[in-house]
Amino acid sequence: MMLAPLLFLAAAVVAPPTPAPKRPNILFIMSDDHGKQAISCYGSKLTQTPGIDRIAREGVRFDRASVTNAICGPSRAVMLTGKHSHRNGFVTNETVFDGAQRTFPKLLKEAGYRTEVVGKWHLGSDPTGFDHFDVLVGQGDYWNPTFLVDGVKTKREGHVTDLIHQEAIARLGALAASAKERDAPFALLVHHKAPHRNWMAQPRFYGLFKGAVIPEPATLFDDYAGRSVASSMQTMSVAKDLSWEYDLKVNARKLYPDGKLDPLDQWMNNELARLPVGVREAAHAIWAKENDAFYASVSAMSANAQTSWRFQRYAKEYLRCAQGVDESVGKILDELDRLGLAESTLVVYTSDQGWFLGEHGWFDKRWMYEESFRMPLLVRWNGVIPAQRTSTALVQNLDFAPTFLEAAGAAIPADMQGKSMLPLLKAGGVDPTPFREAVYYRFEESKGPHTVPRHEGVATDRFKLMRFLDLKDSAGRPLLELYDLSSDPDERTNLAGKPEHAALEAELLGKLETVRRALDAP
Ligand code: SGN
Ligand code: CA
Repeated sequence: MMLAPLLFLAAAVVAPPTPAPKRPNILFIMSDDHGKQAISCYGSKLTQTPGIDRIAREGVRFDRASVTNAICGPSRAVMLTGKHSHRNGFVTNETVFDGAQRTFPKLLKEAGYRTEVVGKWHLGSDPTGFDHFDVLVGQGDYWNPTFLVDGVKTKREGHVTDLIHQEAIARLGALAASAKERDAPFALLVHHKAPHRNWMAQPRFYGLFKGAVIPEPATLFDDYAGRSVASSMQTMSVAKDLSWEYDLKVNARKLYPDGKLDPLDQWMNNELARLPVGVREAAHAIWAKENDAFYASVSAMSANAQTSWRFQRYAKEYLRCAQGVDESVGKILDELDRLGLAESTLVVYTSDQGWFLGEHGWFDKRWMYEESFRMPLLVRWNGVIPAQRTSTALVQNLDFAPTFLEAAGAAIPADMQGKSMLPLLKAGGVDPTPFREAVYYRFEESKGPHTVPRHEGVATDRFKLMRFLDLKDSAGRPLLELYDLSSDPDERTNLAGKPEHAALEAELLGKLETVRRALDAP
C-alpha cells in the first residue's frame, strides 16, 4: 500500500529537467505608420484586426512601448543598431544610413543565423548584414512598385501589400527548409509599406466601411488652447493639409473649376493612371457616388462639416490599407503553423511609430504626443513567453536589437543603448524593478514635411516633459510642455510654467538631464 507513493516520488526525482529553449527563429513583422487606435486588441473603436490580435492572445501586448524618434528612417535605424539617432547617425529621413556599422542582423548572421529582409527599408543606402534582401526602392509605390532584390532593380505588378506578403510566404518556406538542413535558425524581417500615406488599399477591401460612420476622435476639433504655440505650427491637419486628390480621392477640378491646382491635386489624372485598368475603374466606382454627393453639397457645408467629411474619407482609406496588413499577418501566422514553426519562432508585430488618426485634428506622426510616440508592440514565443499578458513597461524601439541578440544567445555589444526585453517577456511583461524609469525622445526633422518643430523630451510612467529646441517662452527660456498622463491622457493641459506645478517641472527637467547624460544626447 505504501509502494505507490514511493514509486511516484522516485519517478519525480529522475524526471529530466525541462530543456533550455533552443535558439528561436525570429520573425519581425513591422508596418509603416500603424497606430494602436487601429488595432482591435488595443481596444480600437474603429476596426477589427483578428490577425494581429492573435499575437496578443498568444503572447504579450505592450501598452506603453514608444519610439525614440517618431519618423520612419530614424526609427528603423534605431531598431537595427540599438542606438539613439544621435549615436547611429541617422537623424532625419534626409540622412543616409551608414550600413558599415554594427546592426542586429549582422550580429545574428555572425551567430549562425540566416538573415533576410523583405519590404520597406527607406534608409537611403542598401541593406547590409542580410543573406538576402528584397526591399522597396525609397518609400515604394502602392501599385506596381520597384524592389531592389540583392542589388538588382525589379519591377513587380500588383499591390505592394500583396507583393510583400507573397515574398514573405515564399521566403518562410525556403528559410524553414534551409534551417532544417543547416540545423540553425533564421531571422526574417517582413516590413510592410501600408498603411503609409497616400492610402491605396487592395480592391477587395473597397467595400469595407462603405456606408459606415467612423467615430470621430474627441480631439478632432482641438484648438490647442491648453498647449503652447508649438501645436499650431504644424501642417498636418485633416482640415487643411490633406490634399483633395492625392489623399482624399476627390477630383479637385470639380471643386475649383478655374483655380490653380496644387501638384498633389493633379493626382487623379497622373498617379491614378498607374493603376491596373480594372482596379482604376473599381477605385473610381467606390468614390464616385460619395464624391458626386459631396460636389453637390460642399458649398453649403460649414468648415467643420467639411472636416468631418474629410476625416471619414481619410480614416476609411487608412483603415482599408491597415486591413491588408492585418490579413497578411494572419496568413503569415497560419503559414508558421503549417510549416511547424509556431513553437520555434519568436514573432514580433510593431510599427515604425504610431500615428494620428484625426486626434488633435491631425494625420502623420513626428510629435512626442502619445499617438505617434507610442507604437504597437506584440510579442509571441510559444512555450517561453506566457500567453494573454499585457505590460506597461517603458520599452522602446531601441530594445529590439538587444532582445533578439539575447534570444539568439549572442553577446550584446556594450555600446548598444537599448536593453533586452527577454527577461521581461519571460515574466509575462511584469517587471517590479522596473524595466526603465524614464525614456528619452528627440525629433529633429523640422525642415521636412509637416513643419513640426524640433523637440526632445522625457517620459515616465505618469508624466511627460517636452522641450522645443528652437522655440522660446515669453521669458526667453526654451519652450516647455508638461503633461500628467494619468489625469490628462489626451495631453490637452500643459502644466509647464504654472507656479503650482513648479516643483514637478523642476523634477522632470532633472530627469531630462539625467537621461540626456546617460545617453550622451547632443
Ligand atoms: C512622405 C509623406 C509625408 C510623410 C513622410 C515621412 N508625403 O514625405 O506625409 O510624413 O513621407 O513618412 S507623401 O506626399 O510622399 O505621401 S515616413 O513614414 O517615411 O517617415
Ligand atoms: Ca512611418
